[in-house]
Amino acid sequence: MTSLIDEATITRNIIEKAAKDWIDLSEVDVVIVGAGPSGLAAAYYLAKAGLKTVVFERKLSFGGGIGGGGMLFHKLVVQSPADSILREIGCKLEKVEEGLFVADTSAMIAKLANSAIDAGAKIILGVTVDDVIYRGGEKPQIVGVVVQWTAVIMAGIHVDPLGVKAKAVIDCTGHDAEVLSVVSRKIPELNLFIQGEKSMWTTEAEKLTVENTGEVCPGLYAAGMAVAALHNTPRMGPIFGGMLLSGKKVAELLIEKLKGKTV
Ligand code: 48F
Repeated sequence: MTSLIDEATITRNIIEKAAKDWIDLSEVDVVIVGAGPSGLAAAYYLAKAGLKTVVFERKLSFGGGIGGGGMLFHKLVVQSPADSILREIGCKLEKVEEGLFVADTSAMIAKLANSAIDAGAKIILGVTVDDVIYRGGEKPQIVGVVVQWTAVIMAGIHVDPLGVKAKAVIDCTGHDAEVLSVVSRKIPELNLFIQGEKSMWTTEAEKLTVENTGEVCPGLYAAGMAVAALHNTPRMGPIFGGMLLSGKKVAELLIEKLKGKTV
């Protein structure tokens, strides 16, 4: 027999549990902005190492550019050694030549998000990071992010946002490097200039994205395509090894810094 479910009980539980989460998330170890490949990979490794990690994603879905595959074809390419990351999280790969593999876009999204959540990361959908919190005068430090419901931003209504404090913030927002762009505009003392990425050159792009992944200024890190936008290096197209390795690298740097241990 189905028991009667009271509408007020549903409302009370949703609001009570969400509020509890938000109170807990008001201060975390790491905020990741963007649930694309670099953000989800970073979240997985950070959470696995025991760091309190939250991912804020503007959309109501995760995966970022993964879902679009190559020009909407539902496959993407991953090269060695990044295939080991996908194997670790149980994502099926088809070898097409030595060191080169193909995956289904939906499988990669699901496995990445699932592994990050299972490792303990929180992924909050429908929330846009539209600014940072900072401290300091001549040498500013980023100490958190300013968040707003994406729906509020889309509606164009004036609603003051909330702040979330963090020991580190990672810009994983992709081609537009949104967090870095806000910081470059609003905190000129940091001398950050976001020139945007260069045209396509896959091999070089993959190498440089991973090499340049890391700290941008105290408290602020970049991974994924945001790195290419910051360093004015080439784009790579629908090959995702560099994104995964970049996410893993930024996680390793932060684990070392915040916990003093390696992955
Ligand atoms: O664009 P995206 O997939 O970033 P990525 O991890 O990977 C890039 C590749 O997908 C691909 C490529 C290489 O293979 O060229 O493009 O660097 O994911 C970025 C995510 O961030 C969200 C956005 O909706 C997307 O899911 N996002 C962007 N700006 C904000 C944001 C913001 N201000 N607040 C919250 N989420």
